[in-house]
Amino acid sequence: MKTLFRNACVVNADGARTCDVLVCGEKIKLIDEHIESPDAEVVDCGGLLMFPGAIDAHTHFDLDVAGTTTADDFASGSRAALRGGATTVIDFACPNKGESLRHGLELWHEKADGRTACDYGFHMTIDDWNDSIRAELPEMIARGVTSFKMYLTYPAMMIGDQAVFEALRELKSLGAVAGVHCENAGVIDALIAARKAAGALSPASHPLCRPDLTEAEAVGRLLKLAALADTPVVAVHTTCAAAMREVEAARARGQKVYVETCPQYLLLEDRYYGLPDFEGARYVCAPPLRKPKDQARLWRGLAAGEIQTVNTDHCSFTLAQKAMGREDFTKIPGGVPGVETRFELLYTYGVAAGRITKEKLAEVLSANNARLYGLWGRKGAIREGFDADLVLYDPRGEHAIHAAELIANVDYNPYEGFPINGSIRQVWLRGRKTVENGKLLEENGGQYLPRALPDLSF
Ligand code: DUC
Ligand code: ZN
Repeated sequence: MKTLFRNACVVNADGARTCDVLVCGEKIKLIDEHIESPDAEVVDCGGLLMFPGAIDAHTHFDLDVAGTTTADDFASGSRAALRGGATTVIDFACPNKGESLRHGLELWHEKADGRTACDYGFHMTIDDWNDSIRAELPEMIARGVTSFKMYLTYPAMMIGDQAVFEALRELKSLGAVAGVHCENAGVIDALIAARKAAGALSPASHPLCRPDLTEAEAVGRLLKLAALADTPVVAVHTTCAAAMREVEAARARGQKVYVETCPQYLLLEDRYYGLPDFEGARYVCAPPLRKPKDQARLWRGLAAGEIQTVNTDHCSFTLAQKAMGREDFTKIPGGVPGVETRFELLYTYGVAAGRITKEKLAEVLSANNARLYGLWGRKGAIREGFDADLVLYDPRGEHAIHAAELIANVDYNPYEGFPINGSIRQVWLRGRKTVENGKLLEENGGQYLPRALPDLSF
């Protein structure tokens, strides 16, 4: 099958130009000013921006958290992702402590294979560190899992400084990369104990127990461990100016640090935790939402290239699930939905608002994720030979985000009522039209992506 996209404004991280794009089968065959291909179906792209399919490199589908399971599994989550312009997701396989990485990987394949609408890969969580886990790493890499996650908080998953340091060294020797959740577990536990003793059990306590310095301390510690291990590292879901100061200090020492942030930290504020009627629970995630000054720092960091990726940490729970913590904020399952709204939010509040360019959008949603997570050459850009993963964005018109119109399996949205500039018109996955004007046209066409080693040269 051949498709000729006429007169698209093709946006890549390294520039934009208006031209024709010929897709043959699953691949982009030719990009040129004017292409003739009589046997191709023609898509008129006049007035539209064509972006590379976005990659969401931070999702949690079908994950057990706090005595419940995320509202979105791979079926509903990946459909929402595709509708939101993400043609690839990278989810976190998560074995329990004591289980093998192989078991974790097989479990995640069972959850995802045959029911995922977009292409997908897995990071692997290292929540235990011993000789047998170490010995499994080469097999994980051979099976396409080339990035790993470690936690400096959460008792069920955190590992100590020695383990993090040894794992970083081992991953470096294998050419893999680690992303790390940075919060100081001990201080958070102490602050929670104090709030509970004072009877302050509402969602308003959540950000007070996880202040910005608990994140900054852990980012600073991680970056020193990474310096000692002499390896680049990814600070995932970075939220605040204090954490960015630690990143600046590490870079000033000559370290390579990759920083991820998320739409919720760019657009939502910690004052929402004080909303009446338990509404604050909707925003409970970790790290928590921060202040307008932190948002401003993150936007500046994006524009200046200090932050490399924007992923969602999509970890969705219904209002009934959030209500598990009605009497105790520590029992509210942590996480917010994001896969379906990231693209339009970043376009609206980034590009249309003049904070970042459209090329930067292509860079932080697609190109940098593809490089960092071993997908470059297939994903991440509109280039000849790459997969024909395309988002056609119409910058004209306006609408607003309403949970009732979204397809993720969640009965609220943290961005309810947020105005949006333009809209996603079409999403193409490997040469097939999968979304048109918000309607999903295909459900189970996603493929597992065994990933190459990361490109840590940027
Ligand atoms: N934070 C969340 O809020 N949810 C899932 C995992 C995480 O780190
Ligand atoms: Zn996460």
